[in-house]
Order: sequence, then C-alpha cells, then structure tokens
Amino acid sequence: MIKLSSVGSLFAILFTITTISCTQPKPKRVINFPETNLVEENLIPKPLEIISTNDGFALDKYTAIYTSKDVEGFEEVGNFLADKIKSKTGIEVPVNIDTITTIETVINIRKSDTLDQNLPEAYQLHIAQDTITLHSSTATGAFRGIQTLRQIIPEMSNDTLTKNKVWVIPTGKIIDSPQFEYRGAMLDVARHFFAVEDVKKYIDVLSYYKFNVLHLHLTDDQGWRIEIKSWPKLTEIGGSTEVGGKSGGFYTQEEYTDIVNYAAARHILIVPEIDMPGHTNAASVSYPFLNGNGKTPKLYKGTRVGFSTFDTKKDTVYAFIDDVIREVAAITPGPYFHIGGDESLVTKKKDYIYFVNKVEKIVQKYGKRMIGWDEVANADISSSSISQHWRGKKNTQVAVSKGMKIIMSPAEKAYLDMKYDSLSKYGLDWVGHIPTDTAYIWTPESYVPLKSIMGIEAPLWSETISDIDELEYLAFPRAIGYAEIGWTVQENRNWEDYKVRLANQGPFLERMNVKYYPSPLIDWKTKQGMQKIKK
Ligand code: TNX
Repeated sequence: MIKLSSVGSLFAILFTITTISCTQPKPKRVINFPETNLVEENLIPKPLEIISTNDGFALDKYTAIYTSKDVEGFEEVGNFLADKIKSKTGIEVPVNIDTITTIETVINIRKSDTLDQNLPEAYQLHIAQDTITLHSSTATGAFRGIQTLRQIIPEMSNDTLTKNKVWVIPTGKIIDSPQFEYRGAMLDVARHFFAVEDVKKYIDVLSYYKFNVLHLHLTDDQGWRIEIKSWPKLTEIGGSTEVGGKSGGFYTQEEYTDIVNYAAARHILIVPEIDMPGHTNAASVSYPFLNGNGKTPKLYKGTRVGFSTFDTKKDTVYAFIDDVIREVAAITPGPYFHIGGDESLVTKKKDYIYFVNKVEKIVQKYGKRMIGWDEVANADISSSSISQHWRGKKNTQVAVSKGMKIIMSPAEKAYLDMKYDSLSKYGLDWVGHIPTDTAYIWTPESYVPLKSIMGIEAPLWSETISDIDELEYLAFPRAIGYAEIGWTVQENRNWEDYKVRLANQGPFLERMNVKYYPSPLIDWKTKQGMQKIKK
C-alpha cells in the first residue's frame, strides 16, 4: 500500500501514471460488431465442436500474425495464412514482425503440448475480439486449423463499421480433430497424363478441405509416367502415348520431387503407385522380357483392362522391380508404397500370390509400408500391409481377418470417375451413376469395423478426361464430400446441412478457377450473387 505523505508525492505518482500511459499503444478501437454466429459458418469438413460467442474479430490492415518460432513448420504455416489472406482480401498481414506499432488485432499460431500428442492433426481455435489463438501440438494440426480460419474469413468486407475496410470473423471456439488418419484422393496420370501444374492446382483445392494424401497412379497399360534412371525406356517408349493416341508424357524424378515438396508444404503425403503384375503393358512394351501373357506387346491406346501381366517366374523381373521400387522409394518421403495388384486377370492365382509375396518383401526392404488394391489380401502378406477396398467384399473380409488396415474406396460410392447422371459430359458408368448426394451419403464403417479402417480415398481414373477442366468436372463437388466423410464423425454428418455448406463453396471454387460440375441438387452461391444481396 502507498501512503501519501505529501501533495508532492501525489504529483509524482500522477506524473508517472501519465508518462506510462503515453508510452502504451493508442487506445483500442471500439467496434460495434453485428451479432455473429460461428456455429452457422459454412465449414467443410464440419469440425468436432463449435461454440459461438456472437461477437466479432476485425481482420484488417491493423492485424498481425505471430507464430512459435522455435518449432519446425509453425512460421511456414503463418506465412501460408498471410499469403491466403492477401489473395482473398488484398490485405498484407505481417508475420512475426515485432516492430510494428499500429497493431490492433493479432492471430497467434502456437505449439501447445497440452493437446493430445496422439492426435497429430488436432487443433483448437479460440477467436476473441482482439486475438485469435490457434493451438496445435504439430505444424500439421496448425495447418489444418488455418484452413478452418480461411473458410470463415468472409468473402466481402464490411465498409461501414469503422474508417477502414474490415473483414468480420465471428468469435467463439472450435475444437477439432479428424476421424481418420488417412484422407486421400487418387489421380490416374497413366491413362491420360497431367502436367505438374495441374497436379499442383488439384493439391491446392484438396488441402483447403483437409485432405492429407494424394495417391498418384503412375503406371498402367497405356503409359509409364515416372522416370526410372536405371530403366530409361520405360518413359522413352512406355510414356510416349496415352488413351486416344495423343502423345503422353512423364515426370522426371526432379518434377516428381517438386510435386512431393509442394504437397508437403500443404501437409499432404504423396503415395506412389506402380501397378503390377497386371496393368503392365507399357512396361512390357519398353522391355519385352517382362511380359508374361505370351503375346508381343504393343503400345496401347484403348481402355480395356485385364490383358497384361508380368512374367512372375523370372528372377530378372524381380531385379527390375527392385530397381523401380528402390528409385521411387528414395524420392518419396512418405511411409507408403502402392503396388497396385488389381485386375490381374491373366495371371494364374498361384503366380499372383507368389508375386505379391515377393514384391511385399522388396517394398519392406526399402523401408515402406505396402498398400495394394483389395485383391492383394489373398497373398500371404503381413498385417502391417494395407488393403484398399474398391470392389471385392470377400477380399476385404480376408484382409480384416489378417489384421490388415483398410483404405475404403468402394467404387459404387467413392469413384470420382463415375458419371453423375446420364447427362454427364465425362466419366464411366460400369458401377452406375454417382450423383453428389450418393457420393456423400454413406459411411465407411458400414463395410468393415471402424477399428480396421485407416481412412478413405476417392480415386479419379482418367480414361475419359484429358485436361484439368475435365478433371475438375468429375472431382468437384464430389471430392469435397469425401473430405467430410474422412474428417467428420458420422453423428455430425447430414446431407441437408451439408448441402447448404456446399452451396457456399461457390465463391471459393470460382476464385480458384475450378470448373466444378454445377450439380442441380445444390443451390450454388456465387460471389456476384452475394454482392447483389449486400447492395
Ligand atoms: C477399375 S479400380 C480399375 C481401373 C479402372 C477403373 C475405371 C481398380 C483397382 N481398377 O483400372 O481405371 O476401374 O473405373
């Protein structure tokens, strides 16, 4: 307690108080925000828990981002967010700059050890009037969290609240983590080749919806798309054409690494697939000793499946496979290697089993965990390998009984290459049509017990699509629904509620120049439409 013994000391105290307050930042603005509701934001995937506090956070030219600096990846997450805020609003938000004196609101992105370490993608977002705090125990979790933040930054600023433009972010709390650890999309670059730029654009949109895997189907009958330095003819010959007969293409190892790094910056893993022993015509044309179907292989431009096989009995074939897996594994930082294994219709069953057993060992020798399409479960493989369910319910039961983990890609629900309906411009229909609601309304655990499911994946086979616009027509909007099935628990998924949130993805997809299929089931919102409402 201070005793005031004289008027002099009272003056001294008053003087001190005034000087202290003069060195403080200017008084905080008082903004009277309109009532907000965080719970009603159009978030996809829907988070685990949302609590609204109905106030506003002003994102504007007085906002700054600060991140943990001593933990790998956090500052990059802050920079990524700043970049996305710039492209959505035009505002340049400084990241980790301590010398600015005009800051009014702050976004803090921090590592928190109190969040469960076993949930590497969990995050918590606290939005208060002056501060947004994003906590995660990993940079990956923080990256997922900033996607949530990106989604709740409004399309348009409020220009009447204060002197400058303000983007009002609703306040509250989001507690979130994914249901499945593997949330993938697959792109077939073998039937038609897609350039590095196209793949990057696909990755950009997938990462906004919290996908964490892109599986690249790199080889098939019609094309071999990844450079193998020890076997150069694979791409020289095997990569030269594609379905329909136009010239094909391939990724050099450098280009593949560029894709891997681009994906890694978005916390997405690349899973490479070298499909075998079937779907190997392009390899056998390049090096005919590989061929096991007794015919002379020729470049193939059609779409029929199931006619090719490696010769499963030759040691030289396994020496070749060893080289391929070694080279691809060396440029793939992720833990998985996909060996295909589907539709080997001209490989005898006992030869197929012998083949998969041997190839699994090679994959393991190069430090990777094997994934194969559901047929591989019939081989004598280890429970650490993973089976990808696409068609064979019996195969998947066998995999479950062997203790293998399953990636769910049931063709009748999750195949992005199926037509939406009979009017679809592209796509196949061997398993039927998959409209936008059918793609969303299903649950992986109705096929196999939850504990066996590692996650889900939506494959996009490319027999009928040859450029990025066609790719986007089949992938969007359905892939957005698969993002939610992979992330959000069943109790929080509901078509009627989802369909409104999906409609509101219109402005984002427009901004990204994504040529999505405007499904008539959805009342699409556009940025132009929103501007009209505002006026
Ligand atoms: C089946 S799914 C295939 C692919 C085709 C696809 C077309 C799977 C493992 N194999 O080779 O491209 O159908 O929908």
